Amino acid sequence: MNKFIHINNEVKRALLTKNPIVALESTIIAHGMPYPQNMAMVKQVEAIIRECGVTPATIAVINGEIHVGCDCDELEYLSKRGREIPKAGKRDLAYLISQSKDGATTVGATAYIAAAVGIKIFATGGIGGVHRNAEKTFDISNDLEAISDCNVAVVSAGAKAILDLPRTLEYLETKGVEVIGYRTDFFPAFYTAKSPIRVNHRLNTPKEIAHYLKIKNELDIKSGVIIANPIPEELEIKAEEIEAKIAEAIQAAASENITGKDLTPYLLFKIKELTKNRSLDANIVLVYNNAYLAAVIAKALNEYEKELKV
Ligand code: PSU
Ligand code: MN
Repeated sequence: MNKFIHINNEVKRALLTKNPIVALESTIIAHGMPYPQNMAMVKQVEAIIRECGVTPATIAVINGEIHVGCDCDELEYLSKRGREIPKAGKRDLAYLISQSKDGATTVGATAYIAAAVGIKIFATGGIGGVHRNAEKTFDISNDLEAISDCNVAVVSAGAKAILDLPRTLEYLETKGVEVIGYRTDFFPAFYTAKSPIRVNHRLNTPKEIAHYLKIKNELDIKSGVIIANPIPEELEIKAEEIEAKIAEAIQAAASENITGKDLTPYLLFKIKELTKNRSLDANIVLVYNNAYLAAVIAKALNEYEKELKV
């Protein structure tokens, strides 16, 4: 696989010197938000991670090559081209590489690539999951399968609220994916800090999470973990308020026959319109919050790994 991967100098150095790294996905850049907010978001996310002394590694396919770590021009390219860049799940990687094309990697594809190069922590907004009405549409994000197959910890604000959260958690349980609430007993619902559904376990400090990850590694448990980090309450959109907009967006998608990989980006954009950009503001804030937590966990895990070596 390595021959298809281009690791930029900053990430290469961090890997060689065994310094902490946080992986970032690129679907959120190209399909999750409009330009120029997407560019401002990714620059700020990378800055937050660097301020913690951790290296950010934004992952994307550019011109048939998997990039681990993107420079400013590459980030600008992904942000500006936006939806012209195909959304790339794990199954799309070989095709895109064979055709020398670009791809904006989803959570699932990014987790796969991060694990392959040995990056253990990954920050995103919200993972994909079981869509509402999945009993009719069968629409279940490959993110869930991919996370269960990869040895990475995904820091996210739960699953996107457009999804069926109880079924998403059932699916994760079936696949053996641990779901840890960071300072919460309840699975966060993306724009909203708290849903009525309980997480599997709760941990209260980044150090405890790093300790847990170290033991998971020692037990040789290779499935991924979700670290569910609620949006700060003062910045959340209340469930009563967002729920009506989500229902309206899902209705609109059904009447326009939007399905498959187009559905999630469509719903996010529709909800942004319906909330007059409030959902976008919340989405950006929760990504910053996740980037920070991911960086602090990566650092704490790195300390444990260093201790093991002395
Ligand atoms: N989180 C966000 N915005 C996004 C996504 C996540 O805040 O746009 C993207 C992720 O890349 C995730 C994808 O993998 O949506 C899920 O798409 P689907 O439901 O088609 O699997
Ligand atoms: Mn889907």
